Amino acid sequence: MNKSYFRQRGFSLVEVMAGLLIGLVTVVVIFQVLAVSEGYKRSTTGGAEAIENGAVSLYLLERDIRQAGAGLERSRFGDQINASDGGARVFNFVLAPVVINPGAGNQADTITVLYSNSSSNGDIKNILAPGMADAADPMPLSSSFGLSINDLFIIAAPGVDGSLGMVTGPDADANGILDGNLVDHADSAGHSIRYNEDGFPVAYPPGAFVMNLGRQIGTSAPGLNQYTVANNRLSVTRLLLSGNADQLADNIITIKAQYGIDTDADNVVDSFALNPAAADGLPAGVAFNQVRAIRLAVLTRIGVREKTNVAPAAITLWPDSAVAPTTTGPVINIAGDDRQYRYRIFTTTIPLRNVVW
Ligand SMILES: [Ca+2]
Ligand SMILES: [Ca+2]
Repeated sequence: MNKSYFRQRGFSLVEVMAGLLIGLVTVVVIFQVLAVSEGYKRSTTGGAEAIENGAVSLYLLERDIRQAGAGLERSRFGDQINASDGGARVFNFVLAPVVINPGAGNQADTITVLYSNSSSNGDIKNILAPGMADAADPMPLSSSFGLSINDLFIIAAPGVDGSLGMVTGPDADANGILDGNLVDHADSAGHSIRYNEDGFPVAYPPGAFVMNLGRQIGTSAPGLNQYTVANNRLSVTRLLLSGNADQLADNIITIKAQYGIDTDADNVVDSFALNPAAADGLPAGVAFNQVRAIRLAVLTRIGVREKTNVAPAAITLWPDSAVAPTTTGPVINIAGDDRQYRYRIFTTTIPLRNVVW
């Protein structure tokens, strides 16, 4: 048998070319699969992060708004309350459970929440006749029940601005409980205080309301908390704590809110609205004691930029409704590169249970 018939020979040029081509095609396919799966991975992990930011933001706002209005006198809703933090920080606020200052266009609204953290909330006192002769005088109260040294309170009356105050005495036996119905609220030799330390701007007349806000113990304080979004971050400024802005969540594009308004006093919300032309956002003819709920939307962005436009030019935060409770939802306009991101909307409606009674 001729063994040379079985001799080994190398690959031909055609065979080498074919092998190379198959290899190249395989590499291209592998890269394509990798690129697609990486894209999915970025979108899904970014999505989880956006959900976390949005859910946390909504939870924090909702938790605070649910307490709104506790301990406040409804008939004085809308009054301006003046405050001075040691003279260094002078501020004022509206006496209302929730105030929405409208942000223009895509800009976030500023939402201010007010509530008492006193265990005796709802126990509202009056100034007795003949009232206060001087702004630094003790307040003659209908009762001092529930008021303790260092409690914050709001005093308000028709025709004048209200004030934020702090209880300083008298407490002769130093047990923290007031000794009588004449309540001190100004700095004294034995007790220096933080808010309106030299007395109020005005002496209050008989009938003025005194609302016990409770007090600050460590990081717990009565609520006067302002939420807004700047530079894609949700922040809160706790005006009855440090007064500094604390960052709460990242990748938040905006927060928008509306008042749930009960126009016929049956405790059922008839419409949701926010008046962008009014500083307090109230529609013409509506008062703060007609606000029964807050509707809220948090718009978050997923932190991964896609290669093409994936977002619509306009994002509607909630659908319009022509039947009660009627609403025209705010629309956020997305332009340019911003459309190469994905967005998620988180919405909720929060009843203001502390203002129903
Ligand atoms: Ca005492
Ligand atoms: Ca109604």
